Amino acid sequence: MIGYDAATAASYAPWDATDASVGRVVRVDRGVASVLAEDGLHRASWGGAVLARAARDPEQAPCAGDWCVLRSWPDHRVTLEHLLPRRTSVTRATAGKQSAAQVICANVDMVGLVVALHPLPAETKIERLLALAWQSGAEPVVLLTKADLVSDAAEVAADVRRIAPEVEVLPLSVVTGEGLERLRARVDGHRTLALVGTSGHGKSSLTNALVGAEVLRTREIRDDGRGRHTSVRRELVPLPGGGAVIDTPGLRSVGLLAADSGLRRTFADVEELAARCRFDDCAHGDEPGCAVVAALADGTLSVRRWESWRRLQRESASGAARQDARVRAATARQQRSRRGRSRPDPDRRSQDRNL
Ligand SMILES: Nc1nc2c(ncn2[C@@H]2O[C@H](COP(=O)(O)OP(=O)(O)OP(=O)(O)O)[C@@H](O)[C@H]2O)c(=O)[nH]1
Ligand SMILES: [Zn+2]
Repeated sequence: MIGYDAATAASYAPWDATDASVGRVVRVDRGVASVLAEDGLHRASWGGAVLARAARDPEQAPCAGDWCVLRSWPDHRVTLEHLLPRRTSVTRATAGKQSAAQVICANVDMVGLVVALHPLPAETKIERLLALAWQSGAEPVVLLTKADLVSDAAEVAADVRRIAPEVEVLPLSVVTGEGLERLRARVDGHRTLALVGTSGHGKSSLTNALVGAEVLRTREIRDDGRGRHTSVRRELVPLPGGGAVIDTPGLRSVGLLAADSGLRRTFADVEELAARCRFDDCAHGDEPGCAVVAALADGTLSVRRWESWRRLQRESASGAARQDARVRAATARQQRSRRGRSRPDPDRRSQDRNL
């Protein structure tokens, strides 16, 4: 099984039983997961404990890439009984009133940030995706797609490398095949690569090209050139040369949520500057000895990058606060329902009296 390592085997060991097996989630549709196990693909509904955990905390719902414990029942049903601990997880903030975390995929080794070269990508958007990727615990790689549509792919890639010096930046095209061999080599026959990005940038096309077959439906771009939000799939696809790719659904927006460590990696240069300010609690305004203000003044730090860092910091902090509030509310709900259950049932008591 792709990516099954010693640590996963060790966390499965206590669950091993004659009616149990370990598998990897390749896809989830409303309470049913497709799970690849040693003996093939299973459709597994979620067991009671998994359902209860997911209701309490949406981050605990199974997602593509998860390792899980399957149970086979005498009537041939298969249930997903338990999720094994995640090694890495790509998590974003979901929009809307019920703001919460959504785990996009788990246990991936690399997060491919899929950003089209045409129209020209915004650096701020790449920084946002980088923070999400670093936060996941996996290694980011920037995949600049649709290289066949532009003549300056190498220059744009060089610009992106300047804001992401630690990360491989790869121009790609499914039309000319540019970059595909290099990306296959990075998967190296055993790693799992997740493709993450906003809708229409070419994730499904890239997955198809890597797999070499039409496994996922690629949707046509609308006449006005804007992306449509059509995809609901989320699939882990084994690659012919080994390893796997997870094509995540095209997101309209990628909200950051408690992405402290991801932001530190993405903006290492800014963090380093801020650490050199004279005062530990420098707000980088008009304090004397502010290294950030000095760097902005002499141009070593661009105003664009500084503002991008500040915006993402704020977003990450408010996402964390919302998440805390949600977890507190869920815990309180659960405690109330437990107390409710343990209290004697008034109807029962009146029945008892009547006996
Ligand atoms: N010229 C060119 N077009 C591409 C390339 N890759 C993708 N496209 C086109 O870009 C459009 C969007 O590609 P998709 O693969 O559906 O994009 P996606 O990121 O999977 O989008 P969602 O399904 O919404 O997540 C399609 O019309 C593709 O044909 C490429 O390398 N070159
Ligand atoms: Zn300062």
